[in-house]
Order: sequence, then structure tokens, then C-alpha cells
Amino acid sequence: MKLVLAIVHDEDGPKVMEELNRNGFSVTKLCSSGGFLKAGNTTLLVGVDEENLDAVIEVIKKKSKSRKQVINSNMTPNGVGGMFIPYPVEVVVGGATIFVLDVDRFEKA
Ligand code: 2BA
Repeated sequence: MKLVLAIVHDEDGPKVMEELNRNGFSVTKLCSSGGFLKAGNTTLLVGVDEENLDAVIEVIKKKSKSRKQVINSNMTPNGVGGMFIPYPVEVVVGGATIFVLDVDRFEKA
């Protein structure tokens, strides 16, 4: 068995979960936030048999869009001496960041 840990945008979380459930996969949602943007995102846990692993990853990819987000950088642009001037930086976030872990044991008590 494998554990899929997928970090997706908050807006994509409900669509990914709905599609996983529709395809018969159980999913747990955790509220999380990214260390870089410090913005909320959604972490999904999916325990799945190995033969269904690719199907789960396909659903997550299909329902997660990548987006551009603008943040104010804390860094000083070159050539502005020692002055601190926040300036906007565009980063591309997601679709999904996916980790696959081996599960040693799975029980429901
Ligand atoms: P954040 O850490 O808030 O990162 C958001 C986006 O900012 C990243 O998108 C990436 O495009 C950019 N970014 C992150 N760190 C950067 C840096 N040091 N310099 C420049 N740009 C940087 P994604 O790569 O799609 O990641 C989305 C979220 O997935 C991340 O949110 C984080 O919560 C998670 N994540 C990504 N890679 C991870 C990893 N290796 N381990 C744990 N969590 C990860």
C-alpha cells in the first residue's frame, strides 16, 4: 500500500476530493500553509493499493491548476544601496506537489 501526500491550492482542494471520492478513493484533507508564500494551501492524504496509485495521481493532476501569484519580496533589488524596498515578485504555484510514501502497515480498528 502507498500513501499519497498531495499539496494543492485551496481552490482546487474540493474538486480534487470530489473526483477522488467519485472514483472510490478515500481522502483526508489537512489545512496547511506554504513556507514560502505563507499562504494557506490544502494537503490531501490518500491511502491506496499500488495498482490504483497511477489513477489517484491522474485525478490529482487533472483537477489541480497551476497559477501565478504575486508576492512582495523582502529582498532589496540590486543598485538600491542598503534601502529596503518591498517589490512584487511573480511565482508559479502548483498544480500539485505530490509525494508517494510506502505504508508498512494499515489497519482500521
Ligand atoms: P510555498 O512554500 O508557499 O511555495 C509557493 C510557490 O513559491 C512554489 O510553488 C514555488 O513556485 C515558489 N517558491 C517556493 N520556494 C521558493 C524559493 N525558495 N524561491 C523562489 N520561489 C519559491 P510550488 O513549488 O508549486 O509549491 C507549492 C506548495 O507546495 C509550497 O508552498 C509548499 O507548501 C509545498 N511544497 C512544494 N515543494 C515542497 C517540498 N519539497 N517539501 C514540502 N512542501 C513542498
